[in-house]
Amino acid sequence: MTRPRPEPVEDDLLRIEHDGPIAHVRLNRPDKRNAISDRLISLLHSAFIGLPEATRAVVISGEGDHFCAGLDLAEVSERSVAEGILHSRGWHAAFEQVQFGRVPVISVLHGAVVGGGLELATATHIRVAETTAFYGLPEGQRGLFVGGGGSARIPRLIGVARMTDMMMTGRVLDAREGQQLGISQYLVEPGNGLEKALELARKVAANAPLSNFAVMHALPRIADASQSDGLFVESLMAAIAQGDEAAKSRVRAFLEGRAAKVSKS
Ligand code: 1HE
Repeated sequence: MTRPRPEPVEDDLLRIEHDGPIAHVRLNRPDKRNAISDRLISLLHSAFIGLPEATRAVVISGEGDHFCAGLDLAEVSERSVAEGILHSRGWHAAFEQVQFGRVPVISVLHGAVVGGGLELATATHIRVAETTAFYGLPEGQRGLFVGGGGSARIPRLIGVARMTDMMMTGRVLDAREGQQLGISQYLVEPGNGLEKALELARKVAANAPLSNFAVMHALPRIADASQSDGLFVESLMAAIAQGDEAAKSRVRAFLEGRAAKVSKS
């Protein structure tokens, strides 16, 4: 049965291009450093819910000199406490679709990756940073707190102590520090991020969809669970993946010499 899908997103703030199995989502608000307004977060949410059935991987990048300056600060001052909670929950829902949607997401990080921009980046599965990237959590200086899932996702990558330092002192990490700490998995020269991300997306898109699903949905949950619960879920997920026809035909292809060997290059 085909799931009902929302109308495709058509808005200048968020551009989406499709090239076969790869969707390229671009934050397109360079004059405001791709700051995320209420409209942009809602467009992001709809875009990830509404990905075409044929899409197997997404690349997300930001137009202009920066990936994303985080929350649109121009919209903050008018909100009540109750509206603030709903606003944060709206970001959670959108980034939930990024991390726990249907297909893997690869982000291209350059320039400012700050506040909500870092929260968006950490919801993606693979981060390719250009050497211009820098990471900050200026919420502390602005009298705010993270509200887009940062307190759950960022400590899982870099630890509570480093995030505390970034929020309390305004410490900014450069691209090399980010790479060493595991914020990015790839570090490339300026201007090469998109090409690298597309190359990775093509590899990811060629995997069996169920394997990608297991990595996206089972792996982080197993890592959060006790070892005993985690290993039990692992055995279920392994058996489900193994039972799929995609696994059987891929294993047959290897045994018959028709599939690539593992090689370092
Ligand atoms: C913005 C925003 C924004 C720029 N909201 N308008 N995020 C921050 O605290 C980061 C604030 N931004 C910056 O520190 C800098 O703008 C950047 C380092 C990202 C880029 O610097 P630069 O020199 O390239 O640009 P700029 O001159 O500072 O800004 C250009 C324009 O973008 C300017 O507007 P203009 O009308 O004067 O041209 C800026 O006001 C505007 N702009 N960033 C609104 N963020 C779910 S909770 C998440 C909580 C957070 O994310 S808090 C962190 C917010």
